Amino acid sequence: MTQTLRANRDRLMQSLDELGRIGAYDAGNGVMGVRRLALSDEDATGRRLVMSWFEQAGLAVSIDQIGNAYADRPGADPALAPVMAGSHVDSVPTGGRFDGALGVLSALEAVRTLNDLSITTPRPITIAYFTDEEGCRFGTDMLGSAVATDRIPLADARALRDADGISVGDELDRLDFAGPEPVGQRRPHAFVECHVEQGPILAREGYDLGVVTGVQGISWRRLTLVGSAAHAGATPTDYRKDAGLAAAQINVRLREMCVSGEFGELRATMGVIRPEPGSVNVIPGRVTATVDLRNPDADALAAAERTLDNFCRELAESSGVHITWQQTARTPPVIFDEHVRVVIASVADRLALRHRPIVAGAGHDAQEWSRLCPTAMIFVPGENDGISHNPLELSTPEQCGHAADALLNTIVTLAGEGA
Ligand code: HGY
Ligand code: MN
Ligand code: MN
Repeated sequence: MTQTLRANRDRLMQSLDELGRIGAYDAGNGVMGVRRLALSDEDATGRRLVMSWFEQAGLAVSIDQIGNAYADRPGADPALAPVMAGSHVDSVPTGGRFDGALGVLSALEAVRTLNDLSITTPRPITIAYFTDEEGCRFGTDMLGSAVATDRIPLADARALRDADGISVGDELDRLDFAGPEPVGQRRPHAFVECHVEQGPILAREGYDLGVVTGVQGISWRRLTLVGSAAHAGATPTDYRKDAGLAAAQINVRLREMCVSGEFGELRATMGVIRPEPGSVNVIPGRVTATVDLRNPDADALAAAERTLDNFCRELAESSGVHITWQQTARTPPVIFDEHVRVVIASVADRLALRHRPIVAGAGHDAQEWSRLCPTAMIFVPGENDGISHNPLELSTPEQCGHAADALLNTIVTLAGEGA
């Protein structure tokens, strides 16, 4: 009979609270948000804190060339490939304490519990955090995992620049996170990521966990719209080349596409809309905007991209606003490994946790690792309708504790395979 282990929920919550204080800001109404942009000083402080915890847990820590941190725990048979678990430490500008952090710290809690019980698993275990999962500073999400799994070349990643022209390479070097370990060397036996659902389904339907079946496709673009800045009062309407209006027309068209039913379950967001010069009495001459498209269906995502391209071309013709765009991220829909999903579900059953299959609406490091090894995810319900990328993001100690138990026992099960 397989032993069912229990994580130390209080210790996990203490670590989440401590990490959550790094990059914390007062979001108002007594709510603290987290701002730990990738490769910022706050991100570096959070990384170093977590690295110190890895070392305190007796793990051998190594940093690869893109700044991913791997913490290795020996198994009984060093010749066997390790089970890997992890997530990210960086956040969006107005983030919460759980996105990414829960995945890293629940993996650490699994190791801490195995240490407490003096359990050595047959396979080694590696826990990890990956650089710049969010992508909001340098424009490409899951960057560290994409480089580690050979989807994005290291040089291309280091060359990415933020809005101030600072590159990933500059920041890795400045923060001393360009590690000695060559990227692309890690080949886990399996990869598991624990992550907040970031949506309302599990909580609304009364589930303790989600067994994630896959991740929807993601397409990010940066649009540059160039019209002509002119006087807001003296310029007759038919003389205008209004970049702000053009951006708004694209935004409206995106919503029309989402509700039309023509593109399946398309979701679209214009998260950045930056008009210049940004004055009340000047027609915007230039707008920088982003478009985030998501779709679980690859063909529907591609159709939406084509439709958007055509709309932008036609709008440029009719408005006189010059519209160009750059694809900054593109990942196909991913289906997670059936066996790992079954292991998670059977562990949840052993723990008497209510669980259901669920598709990930957000992108995750796991989708990159799924190209290299059998991979799946454990989703954690959240309060406030599971809101995320918002300081109101909140999962309770009970919800986090269930997830940590599920991750711990999933790791142990996978680490006993093939021994
Ligand atoms: O954008 C995403 O889906 C993830 O939070 N990086
Ligand atoms: Mn995340
Ligand atoms: Mn996120």
